Amino acid sequence: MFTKLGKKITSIFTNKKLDDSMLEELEEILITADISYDITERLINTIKKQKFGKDVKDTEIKEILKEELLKIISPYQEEFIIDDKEKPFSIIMIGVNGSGKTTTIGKLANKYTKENKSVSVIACDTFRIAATEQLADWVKEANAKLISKENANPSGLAYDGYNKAKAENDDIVLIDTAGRLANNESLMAELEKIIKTIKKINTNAPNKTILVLDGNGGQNSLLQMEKFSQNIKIDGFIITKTEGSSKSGFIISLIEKYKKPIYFITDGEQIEDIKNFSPDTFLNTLLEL
Ligand SMILES: Nc1nc2c(ncn2[C@@H]2O[C@H](COP(=O)(O)OP(=O)(O)OP(=O)(O)O)[C@@H](O)[C@H]2O)c(=O)[nH]1
Ligand SMILES: [Mg+2]
Repeated sequence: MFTKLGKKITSIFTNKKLDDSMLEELEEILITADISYDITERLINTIKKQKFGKDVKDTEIKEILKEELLKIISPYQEEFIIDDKEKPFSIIMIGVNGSGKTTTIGKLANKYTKENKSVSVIACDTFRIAATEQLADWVKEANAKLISKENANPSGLAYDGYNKAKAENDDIVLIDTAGRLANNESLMAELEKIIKTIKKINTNAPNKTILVLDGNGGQNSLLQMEKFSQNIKIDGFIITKTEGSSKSGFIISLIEKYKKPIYFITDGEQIEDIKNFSPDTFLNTLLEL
């Protein structure tokens, strides 16, 4: 899972006195992992202040990095809680094409049916028949209920689907949407309409609007958030495909800049491959501590 910087860092700090060239090497490693330039500079300065000219072990450096990075990301982390006063608790997944929305909906549906919750999934990606079929397979595996309609318009289907889930007293309703680029105005308008339409039934809906980001996206993921959040209020993120990701440093600047939590990460193509995001575990993995 995620980039591993630990071995690279260890190779620089072999019980020598900390000098400028070691700091330069460290800086390069951090930037290569897509930790932003700003944050990298701050980290280097902190380490320089505390340790310049002193004997340093790799573990001491890693501990300082961890402490500083935890200070950045922990304040915004929050657990993903299903409020049972909201019935159904509604979750909409948005993001660019292929980021992992449909797959992640399957995983979440499965997680919650395993917790004995009743879950409906609305197939609002009505552009491609294949999209509904893909979702239907996941929903079946998850033992959830699919709400779909051929050639439906997405907001109409969302409205009917939400009402259906409500009538069936479901605990959770998940809404899948088609992938889109945030600069596509008509597709963005459609997304806004889906949200506005279900708000007519319940002003709190959707209870969570989640931007799904590919873990390999690097700094480009920050641009996606920048654009999507201009039109839509985003509550938090799910980061997918983290098992092979080599640019996961972007997560740190993403959280710092937008002050939103990462609700889950996914790390594989099986239905169980979804986990809560833990800053501590993330940083231990990143730094190989
Ligand atoms: N390795 C890996 N692959 C994943 C993960 N999540 C999703 N994928 C794969 O990524 C590809 C795209 O996933 P989808 O769920 O279809 O993405 P989407 O956002 O719904 O795509 P569109 O509907 O086209 O916008 C599929 O091949 C998935 O199997 C993950 O955590 N790890
Ligand atoms: Mg999809």
